[in-house]
Amino acid sequence: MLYPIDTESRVVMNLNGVWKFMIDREVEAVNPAEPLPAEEVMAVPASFNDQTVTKEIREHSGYTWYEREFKVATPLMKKRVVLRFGSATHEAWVYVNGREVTHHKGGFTPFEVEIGEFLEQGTNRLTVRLSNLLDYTTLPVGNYSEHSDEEGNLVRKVDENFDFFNYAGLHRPVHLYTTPKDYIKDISIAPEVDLDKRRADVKVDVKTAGDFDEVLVTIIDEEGNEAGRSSGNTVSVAIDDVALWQPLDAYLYTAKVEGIKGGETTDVYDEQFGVRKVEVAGGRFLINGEPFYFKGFGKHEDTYVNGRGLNEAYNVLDINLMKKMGANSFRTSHYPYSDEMMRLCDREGIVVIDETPAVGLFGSFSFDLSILENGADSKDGTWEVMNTSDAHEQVIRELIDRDKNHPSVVMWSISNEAATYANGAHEYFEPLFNLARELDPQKRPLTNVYIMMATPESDQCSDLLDVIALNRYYGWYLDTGDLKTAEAKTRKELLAWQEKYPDKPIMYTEYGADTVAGFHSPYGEPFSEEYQEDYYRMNSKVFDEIDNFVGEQLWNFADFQTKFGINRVQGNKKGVFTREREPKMAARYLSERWNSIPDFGYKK
Ligand code: GCB
Repeated sequence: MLYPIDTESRVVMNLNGVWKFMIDREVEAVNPAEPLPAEEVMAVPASFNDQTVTKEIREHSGYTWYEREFKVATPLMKKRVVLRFGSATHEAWVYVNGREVTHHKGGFTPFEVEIGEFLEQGTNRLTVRLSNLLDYTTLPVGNYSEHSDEEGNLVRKVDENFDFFNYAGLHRPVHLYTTPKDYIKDISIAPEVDLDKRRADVKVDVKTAGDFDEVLVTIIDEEGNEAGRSSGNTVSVAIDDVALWQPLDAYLYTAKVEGIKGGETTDVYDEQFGVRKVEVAGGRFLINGEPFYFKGFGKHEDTYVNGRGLNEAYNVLDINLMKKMGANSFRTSHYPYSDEMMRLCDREGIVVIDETPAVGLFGSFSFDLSILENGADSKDGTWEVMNTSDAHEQVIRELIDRDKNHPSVVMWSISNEAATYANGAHEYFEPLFNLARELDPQKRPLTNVYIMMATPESDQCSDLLDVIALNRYYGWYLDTGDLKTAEAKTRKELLAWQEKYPDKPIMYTEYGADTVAGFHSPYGEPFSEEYQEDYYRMNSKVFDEIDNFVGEQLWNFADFQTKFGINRVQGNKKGVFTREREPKMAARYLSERWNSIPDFGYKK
């Protein structure tokens, strides 16, 4: 899906701002044909939760309503007018002037609808009913229950089957944009590069709607010069002496796509892309033919007040902090991030592992890891109770559709910490991996991020993965405070994976220890800043011994909000930065380490 941009033929209008808002107590039916009887207001884009001082609103599980008015300039009414939501978490019903125009389920991917026939001259009313409910059919997965209160009113409850707060609302920009009636619908770009000859063949596939005599694709370099052109819906444009998109040294070309009719360009769209090659071979992750070493983080979209809502200033700051630390990459744990963040990563040369919202796919989320001591239970029943296949297929389609052209994206993560050790997992995942491989025009590598119970012995799905991506907490959830034992277990497991799959690269996608900023201990006790640093030093030592170990993405970039739980004091404290982005002590150690590790060739 194309991002809304202004071009010579398109106008983008912004519907962000302060909207009317109310929670739906489900006592009286809300009629979208009437103006919303709301007394609250809410800023968009943002989560609603932390903009209120009311516990009832902050912790509301169920339905909410948003409304605002807008006008469309008369000359634009003759165009095709499209309403686009960057995301609406987790399910949305959208009404224009009281009439339902679209419905979308899934809180982390965009959707859009043509609304011309619903528009009126003058003031229009845009109303959105949202649900933040999650259950065993949705992604992420929630434990859903309902009961009645003393007055007999229905109370809905979502117990997150994952470790982040169930923020909800209109999280990303809401846009109106126009196109001509005959328009460019989608553009798919797959550059194939011959690294020796420094030549690329850029395959561009253009989908159009309506009537064009010709589709013209012109490739323009960063200096604004034409690098090649071709005519047709499916073309291959050669670029000689090509400039590569490299980690932390991004080079972006623009594919200018024009739909021409009667000798006139009627629609035009500029899609940026990068030329780079990604492969997995011989236990290495190769970018542009060189063995790449991932240094970086698992993150969250999580800031004060905005909650999970787009916060572009924080996005810019976070990338600057990453670069300063010598990091080159992050994972969009545990859901697709905003279009705006993906575009920023393309520009800044940040390497991204792009994850679906498939988190919580195991029996019951808890911090009780005694299962590890006893061995993973292949009969834990996860795949009998989960009914998420349809949602999973949908998010893979929507994620790849949205992000397929981003050079920053080098790998798709199909899920985080699913019960891949349990019977039924392979049957569940195989069709999803096949689907992702089929849909991605750039054929990027795929992974599933592995929970501690998924070991070389217990796991049932690792044949599907191109890269073994592990979340490991030896020395934290296991052997807490005992880094010696943790070191031995870390080494043992990594060697076992390497022996089992000598050709698959291995990386850590999570490892960390909760750390209370400002808590110090002469003994390096758990929760102290000293322990966090010792923990990272121990892990680094082992990583450097393992030949096929190609990357370290720690957990987490910053402290973040979670659901309530006795293991969480104001959220998860595994950040190397606080939620305000102040560095903890370990940031200095990691910064020294990462600034001395080259992006390429660290593991020869
Ligand atoms: C994990 C999860 C992540 C949690 C983290 C933790 O394995 O993938 O969502 O936040 O552990 O801190 O427990």
